[in-house]
Amino acid sequence: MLYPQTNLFRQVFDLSGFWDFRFDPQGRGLDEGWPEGLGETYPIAVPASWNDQFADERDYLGPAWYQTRFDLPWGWEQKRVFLRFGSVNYLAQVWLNGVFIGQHEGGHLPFEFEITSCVQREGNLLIVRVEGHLAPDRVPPGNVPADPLDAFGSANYPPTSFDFFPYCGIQRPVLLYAVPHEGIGDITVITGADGTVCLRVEASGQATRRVTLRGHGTNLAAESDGGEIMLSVPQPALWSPETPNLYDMTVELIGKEGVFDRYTLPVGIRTIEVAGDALLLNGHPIVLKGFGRHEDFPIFGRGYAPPVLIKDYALMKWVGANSFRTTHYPYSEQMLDLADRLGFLVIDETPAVGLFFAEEGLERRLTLCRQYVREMIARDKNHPSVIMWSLANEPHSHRPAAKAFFRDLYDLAKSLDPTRPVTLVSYLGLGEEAFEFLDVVCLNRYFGWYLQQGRLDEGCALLDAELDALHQKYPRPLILTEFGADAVAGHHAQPPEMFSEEYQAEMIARYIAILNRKPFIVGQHVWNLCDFKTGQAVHRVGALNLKGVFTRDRRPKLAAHRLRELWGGL
Ligand code: BDP
Repeated sequence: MLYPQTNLFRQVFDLSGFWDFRFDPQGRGLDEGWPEGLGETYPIAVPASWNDQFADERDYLGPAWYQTRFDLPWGWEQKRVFLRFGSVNYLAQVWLNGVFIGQHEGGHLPFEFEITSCVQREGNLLIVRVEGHLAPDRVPPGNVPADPLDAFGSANYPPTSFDFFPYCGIQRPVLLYAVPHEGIGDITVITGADGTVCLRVEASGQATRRVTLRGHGTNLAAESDGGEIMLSVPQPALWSPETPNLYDMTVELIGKEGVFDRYTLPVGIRTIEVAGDALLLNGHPIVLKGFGRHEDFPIFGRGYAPPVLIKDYALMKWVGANSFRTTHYPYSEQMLDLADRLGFLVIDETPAVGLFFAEEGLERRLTLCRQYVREMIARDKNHPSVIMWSLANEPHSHRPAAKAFFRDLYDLAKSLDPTRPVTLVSYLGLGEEAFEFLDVVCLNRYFGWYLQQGRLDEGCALLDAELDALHQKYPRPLILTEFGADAVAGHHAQPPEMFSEEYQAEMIARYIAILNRKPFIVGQHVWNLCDFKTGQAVHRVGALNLKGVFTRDRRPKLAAHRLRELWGGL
C-alpha cells in the first residue's frame, strides 16, 4: 500500500483541522439521519483522540460522529480520487454526500475508499461514525469474562484486556488524494547486502516501467515491461543504525505519450536474518537497545503529534538506544519514515494485545488478526528500519488453541514477507508453545516488581536462570522485550525501594548486566520510554503507568541517566 504523495501526476490534500463533532450516547444517529448531516455539533481537532479534548466524556467510547466539508482541488476531474484514513479507533463507518462508502474495523492501520464516482466538485459532506466499545470478540479484546483456566479477565476501568487507555477517534490524518486512471498500484522492494535491489511494480495499463536509483555516488536506471526489475548497486552504501543511508528511488510508467505516472520512495539497502543464536544485519550480529513506547501524550491522546515524534527520537538517541518495538500496535507511518532516516531498528507489532483463546469469539479474533497482519505488512514492507514482525503481545496462550492460532498467523506473515523474522512477545516463557516455530524468542519479565516485590536479588537470580532454561529449550536469539519498574518522578529512597527513582534505575541496570553476559540475548527493550495513560486500577496511581524512564511530558528520571551510561549515549 503506497502512502499518497504529490508530484506531476498525483496530488494529496490533507483534511486535518477542526471538524464538527457529536456524541451519540443513545445511538440515535442512524435513525435520525445523521449520515446526511449532524445538526448541532461542537468543534473537534482531527487528528487526535476525542477523550481528552473535552471537559467530560474521557471514558466515553462511542458511538460518536464527525463531519467535515470539502471541495475538490482544481484539475481533479480527470483523476481517480481516494479518501484515506491513517487510523480510526476502533470501528469507522463512512458516508460521503449521504452515500455509505464503507467501513473498517481496527485502529492503528490505514484504510481507504475510492470515491471517484460519488465525489462532487464542490460542497462535499463527509460523515464518519466512530465506535470504540470494548468487546471480547474484538482485537484487542475488552470486557473479557473471567476465565478460571488462566485467572484472566478485565479488572480495570474502562475494562480493557491491555494496560493502556483505549483512546478513540480519528487519530491519524485523513487524506484526500488523486492518481491517474491508469497507474502504479503498489511497489515492493527487496534488497541484498551485495547491492541487489529487486522490485515488483504492480500497475494498470500498457506501460514500460522505468526505475531510477540515485544517491551515494550512484545513478542507475532499468526498464521492464512487467515482472521483476533488478538493479545492482556497485559498492552499496548499506543501511544500518550507524549509517542510515537511503537512496532515492523513482518508478515511472511510460506509455505511447510518454510518462503518465510516477512514485518516489527512499530505499535502504540491507539484509536481516536469523543465524543460530544471532540476529544479523548485513551479515553482522546486532544487539537491539531500546524501548517499548506508546503513542500517548496529554490532550492529543493517541493522536498524531509530529513534535512528540521528533522529541522521542531525540530522547532515544540521547540515551544511546538504536531500537524500539511498536508496542502494542503499528505506529504512524511518519514514525517509521523517521526510523528509516535516523537509523532505528523496529519490531513492528500488530494490535493483537491481550488475546485469549476461549472458544467464544475465537474465529472472529483470528479473522481480525489475519487482517491486521495483512494490513501491517502491506503498509510497512518497504521500510529498511522494520526488521521483524511481531504477531502479538502477551497472549494468554494457556489453551491448546493458541498454538494453531499463531501457526496460522506465522505462515501468513511468512507467505507475505519471506525476508523478515517473525516473532510474538510472551509472558509465559517456557510454556509458550508457539516458540517452537517462531524465528526469535521474545519475553517480557518483571521479577523484582510484580513478583519478588522489593527483592531484586531474588528477582535477578530467577531471571538469570529462566533465560538460560528458555534458551536451552528454544535455541535461537532471545530478546527481553520488556523489563522495568514504576517510579514516581521526584520520589527517592536509599536504600532503593519500590516506586523510587533509585529502585527503577537499579532494577534496569541489574537486568542489563545479566543480559550483557548472555551471547544469545540479541535485544534489551526497557518498558517504557515514557510514562503513559492507562485505565483506572489500584496499581495505576493517577491512571498512569509510571514505568517510563522519562515522564509523560518527557523529563528524564534517574533511570534515563543510568541507561545513558550503560548504552553509550554519553
Ligand atoms: C506487560 C505488558 C505491558 C504493560 C506492562 C506493565 O506487555 O503492556 O504495560 O506489563 O504492567 O505485561 O507495566
